[in-house]
Amino acid sequence: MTRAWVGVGSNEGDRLGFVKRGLRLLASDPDIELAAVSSLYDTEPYGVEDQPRFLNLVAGFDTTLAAEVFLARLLEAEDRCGRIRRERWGPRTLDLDLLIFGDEMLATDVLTVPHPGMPDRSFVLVPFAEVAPELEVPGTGSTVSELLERLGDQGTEVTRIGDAPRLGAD
Ligand code: A4P
Ligand code: MG
Repeated sequence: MTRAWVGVGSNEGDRLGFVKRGLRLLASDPDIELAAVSSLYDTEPYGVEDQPRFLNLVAGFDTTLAAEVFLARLLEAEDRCGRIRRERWGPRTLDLDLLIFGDEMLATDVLTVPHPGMPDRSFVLVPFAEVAPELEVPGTGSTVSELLERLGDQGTEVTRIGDAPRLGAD
């Protein structure tokens, strides 16, 4: 069993609806179990700044799948939530980034873990530090909360706007 950490984001349409649907789709997979969900954050766009604000959270899953198969399930969930790939870093109904997959370090054509963008991204590190502050990020020698401390006020603005979403029927 591997603990996989996923960054979840949406900045198009019914943001909370897409985030919840994405989590539900993954949690309903027989090979994937939802283990932890952070609070909800409303965040300033990073990268391409001229786009709507994002809703972000970080979720932990336990899975028996291999990393690339798990990634394929993430991409499938994005597709089922109406994601159309247009510009890099541009608006999206649902973005599922694999942040950490156990202690694995991989860099292939389809998958790089740990996600290389983490140290610069407050919209990842703030929710992540809430659910797994002491987790060591493979290859960095640092924990999640140490990466967040190092980013300091260099990160884009993030505002906590609510508790972890409840996934029951609504
Ligand atoms: N891929 C490789 N490694 C990974 C990984 N660890 N997790 C490959 C997920 N995918 C990975 O991704 C393109 C390909 O990357 C995938 O097919 C997979 O094989 P994509 O999601 O289609 O492309 P993208 O998301 O448009 O580009 P990119 O560079 O992945 O962007 P990011 O890093 O996802 O950033 N600002 C705020 N506030 N909040 C956000 O959530 N998100 C982005 C997107 C930009 N700005 C943001 C946010
Ligand atoms: Mg992505």
